[in-house]
Amino acid sequence: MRRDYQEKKVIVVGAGRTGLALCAYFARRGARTTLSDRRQANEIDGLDALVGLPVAYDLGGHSEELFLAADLVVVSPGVPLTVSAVTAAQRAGVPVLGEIEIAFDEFAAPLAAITGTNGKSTTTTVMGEIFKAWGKRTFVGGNLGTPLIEALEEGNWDWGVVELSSFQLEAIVDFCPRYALLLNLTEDHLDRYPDMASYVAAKMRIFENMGGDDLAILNAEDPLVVEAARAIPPRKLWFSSARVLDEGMGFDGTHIVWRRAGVETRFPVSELRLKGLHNVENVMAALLPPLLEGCSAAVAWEAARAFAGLPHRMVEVRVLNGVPWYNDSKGTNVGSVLKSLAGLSAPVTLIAGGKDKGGDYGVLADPVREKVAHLILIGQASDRIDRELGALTHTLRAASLEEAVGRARELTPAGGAVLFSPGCSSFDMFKNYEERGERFARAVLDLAD
Ligand code: UMA
Ligand code: ADP
Repeated sequence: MRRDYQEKKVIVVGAGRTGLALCAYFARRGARTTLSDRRQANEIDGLDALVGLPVAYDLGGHSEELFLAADLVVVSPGVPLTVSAVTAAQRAGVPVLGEIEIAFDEFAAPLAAITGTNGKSTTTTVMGEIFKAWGKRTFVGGNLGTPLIEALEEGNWDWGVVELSSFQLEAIVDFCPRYALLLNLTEDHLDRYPDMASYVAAKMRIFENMGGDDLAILNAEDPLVVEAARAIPPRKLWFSSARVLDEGMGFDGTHIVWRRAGVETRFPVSELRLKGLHNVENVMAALLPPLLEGCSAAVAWEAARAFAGLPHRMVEVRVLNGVPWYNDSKGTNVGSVLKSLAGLSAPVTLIAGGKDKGGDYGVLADPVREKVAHLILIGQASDRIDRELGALTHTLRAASLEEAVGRARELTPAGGAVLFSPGCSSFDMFKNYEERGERFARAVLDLAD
C-alpha cells in the first residue's frame, strides 16, 4: 500500500547522498520535511540541491524534541539506530524506517536484491548489465552508490537490481524483493554491531517478507550462509564454485554449469574478463535471476563476459620496473584482502590499514606468512594489525598513504607485486574508499621511472 506523506512531519536523518534524495522525495510529496544531521551546514556537501524546496533544518546535532513530535523518522544507512534521538522516537511510538523501505513502497517493478559481505557491487553491476543487454529498463543502485529512492524520479522501470548493506536492511518493514542473493558471510562492520550474530541477523532480514513465489539465491560453499539460511521463508536455489549441482549453478573447474529441470548449459570461464574464483561466484549469482526470468543464455553470457570490473577492485594501476601495483581500495574487510592476496604470488608488498572495524586480522596469518614479504601499515588500525600480524613478516608503519607508496617502491624487487588492500574502512583518513583509491593511484602514477 502506497504511504501518504501529505502534511506529515517527516525527519530525514543524515545529509549524505541518501538523505538529500529523501528530502527531495518527501518535499515533492507534500510532507513537512526536516533534515537532521550531526554536522553543521558548512561541513555538508550538496545542500544546494535542496534550495527552493520546502525543507527545514536541524543541524549540528539531532534534536530529540523534534524527533518526538514527528510522524515519521527516516534514517540514512550510516546512522545507527542507537542514536539517542532515534531510540527516543522509537520508544515514543514514532515509526523509524530506512530509505529502502520508503523507496520499495513506491517502486513498481520487481527487484533483485544482493547482499553478503563481499562481491555485492560486482554482482549487482553484472546482473544490471545482463538485464539491460536483454532490453529491460533496469535501475541499478542501492549501496553501490545511487540510492533506490532516486529511482523514483523516473518511472517505467522493468527491473530494479539493488545492492543492500546490513545497514540498509536494519530499518525495513515490508521490503520484499522477488530475488534475494546472499553471496557470503564473513566478519565485517564489528564497529557497528556488538557481535557477528547481530551483523548476520541484519543481513538475514532481506528474506523476512519473502514468500513461496520468491527465490533466495545462496552460496552452497559458505558454511555460515548454509546455516543461517536453514529456516528462511522463500524457496532456495544454490550456487557453488566447488562442484556441479544437480539443480542450480555450479563450476567444474573450467565451466560454469547451469542445470535446471534436466537441461544443462555451460559457460567457459576463460572467456570472462573478471578474474579469480570469487568473481566466478559473483557471475554465477548474477546470471541466475535473468536466466530464470527468460533471458537467453547467449545474451546473459555475452554481457557477463564483457564486464571488465569496477574501479578500486584489484585494478592494476601500472607496472613499474617489473612490479605491478594493484589498487584494491574497496578491500574494506579481511575477507576481501584474503581473496585479493589469493590471486597473487610471492613476494607481495601489502599496504593495509585504515579505520578499524573490530574484525579478526588473524584470518590473514597464513597468506601473510606465505606471500607477504613486507607489510606496510597506515591509519588508525595500525596498532591492532601490527599486534596480530606484525611478527609474521617484515612490518613497518607509514604516516600517510603517499609515504607507504614510497616505502613500497624501495622495498619491492622486480618480480614482486604491490597490493593496496586496506582491510579497513577509509573514514579515518579519507572521505570514502573512492577518494582513498584515487590518492593511491595518483601516488603510484607520480613515481618516477
Ligand atoms: N550522520 C548523522 N548522525 C549520525 C551518523 C551520521 O547525522 O549519528 C550523518 C553524517 O554526518 C553524514 C550522513 O549522516 O552527513 C551520512 O549518511 P550515510 O553514511 O548514510 O551517507 P550516504 O552518502 O547517504 O551513503 C549511504 C551509504 N553509506 C553507508 O552505508 C555508510 C553508502 O554506502 C551508499 O552508497 C549510499 O548511502 C547510497 O545508498 C557506502 C558504504 O560505505 C559506500 N557502505 C558500507 C559498505 O559498503 O561497507 C555499508
Ligand atoms: P562489496 O560491494 O560487497 O564490497 P565488491 O564487488 O565491491 O564487493 O568487491 C570488493 C572486494 O571484495 C574485491 O576487491 C575482492 O577483493 C572481494 N570480493 C569480491 N567478490 C567476492 C566474493 N564473491 N567473495 C569474497 N570476496 C570477494
